[in-house]
Amino acid sequence: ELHYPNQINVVDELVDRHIREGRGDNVAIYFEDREITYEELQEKVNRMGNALRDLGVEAGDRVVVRFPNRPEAIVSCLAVQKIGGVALPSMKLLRAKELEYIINNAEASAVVVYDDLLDEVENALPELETVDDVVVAERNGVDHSYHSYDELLDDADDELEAYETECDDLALMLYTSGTTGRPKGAIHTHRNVLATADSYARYCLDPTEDDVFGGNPPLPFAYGYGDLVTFPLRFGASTSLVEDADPGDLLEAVENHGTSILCSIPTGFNQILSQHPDGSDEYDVSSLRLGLSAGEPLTPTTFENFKSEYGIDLLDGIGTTEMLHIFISHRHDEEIDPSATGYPVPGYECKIIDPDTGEDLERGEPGLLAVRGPTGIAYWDRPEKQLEVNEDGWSVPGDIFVQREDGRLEYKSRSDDLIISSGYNIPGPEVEAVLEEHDSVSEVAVVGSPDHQRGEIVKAFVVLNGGASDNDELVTELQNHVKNTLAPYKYPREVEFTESLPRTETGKIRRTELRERERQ
Ligand code: 3SK
Repeated sequence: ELHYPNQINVVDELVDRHIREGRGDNVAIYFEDREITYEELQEKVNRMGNALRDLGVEAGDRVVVRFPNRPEAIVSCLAVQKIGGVALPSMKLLRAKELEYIINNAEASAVVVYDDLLDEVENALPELETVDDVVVAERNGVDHSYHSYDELLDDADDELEAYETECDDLALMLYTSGTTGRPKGAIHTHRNVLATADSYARYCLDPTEDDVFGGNPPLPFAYGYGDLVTFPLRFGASTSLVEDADPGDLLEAVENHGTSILCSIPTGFNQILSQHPDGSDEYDVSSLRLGLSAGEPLTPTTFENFKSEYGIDLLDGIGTTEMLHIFISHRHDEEIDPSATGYPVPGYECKIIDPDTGEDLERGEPGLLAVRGPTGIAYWDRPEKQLEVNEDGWSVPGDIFVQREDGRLEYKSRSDDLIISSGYNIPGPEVEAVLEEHDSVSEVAVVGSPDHQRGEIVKAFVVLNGGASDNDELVTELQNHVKNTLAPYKYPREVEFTESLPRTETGKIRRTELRERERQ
């Protein structure tokens, strides 16, 4: 069991403690050709924290942080948490409508944004009900009339005591796509953030201060936040950030920054393999000791191919935004069976239940995975949802697993309408609702279709209105309609026109039948 003092601030643990204990000169962040030590990170965090406080941000306030994987994203999140606020990192691909929903739902008081990502914030701004301040990091010369990140930092005091938060105060909020379409704000306390490092990272990865965590999961993805912020900083180690997820940039960063733990999703590892089949000859990757994979199931083929070219094991894992990080994984020091995800992470319990009755199933029988552990599940302003999933502390993420006789858990499929493509969670009904707005569409069903590169792709089955004719131009038009309305990764890569959709006797679309059809 993990015990933390009642009064604790995650930033004191992740940054200030290292300076008190003599690790101030360790590199905390590598980015391009820059190295930011723990002491320098502390100074930036203090300045940003003071600046936000001067703007009026108070303990408990939510602050949106909208950046690619750059040092300013880490500085901003830690600054918010250090003054007792709640950091709300936002995916950079989100469109104005999506941002508007999230920011209003969270009642955020400020937005800190990279200038390249300002336009969607500006488009949303007239509808934002609670935002008092926008702070812009100018890196691309985009014109604006908001607060300047650099000027705020320059003008602010560099001394800041961490706000005396309690371990159950909120530190981090991450929005996640549910199956119903509206994203839900998963909320996490100072204790939760530390617990991901003190359970999964400590036991499965055994990090030391010599480790360099690198990779390309976005920081607003709980997986990326853990891998590239919480874990390296918890252990006095380093993080290597790469702004674009390009495989070549990633391998270059491994060589230049000495990455030892490479984090990505299966699509990312497959891209490295296909674009750099001889990557270990092209780049010096001798610093690597381990790879971490999550977001979608890792296939044994990707595991074997990566091992044979790069000489390291990829540790597959499954987590959720609600649990904040991985709760099933293999460990760095054990024989890995790539056909299974692994064992419950120390501190977490897993069981397999009957989807209809909720009763526990025997080993060997496929059923719904239920999990509980030191990170719990809670949503901002959704007490009813909390009760539903939280009975006895068990959370049911919606995946079908089998627990084998040896205790290993093997992933089978999703049980619901959530599509997981290249690590992105895409609610089928959200895409359906957008396609239905199009004049040519009468009915639509959206499901995941298996895909070697992406795990699954979004596929739309469309019944057209009388008069509309199916052709390639219409496919492109429908795809663009989704891309222009939602984050572009949600668009249907395949569109199939059909006369009718399969329905139950009560008229519900039988998406399961469509999913099964795609799997044959
Ligand atoms: O997708 C996953 O497996 C995952 C892993 C860690 C944190 C969050 C998520 C969704």
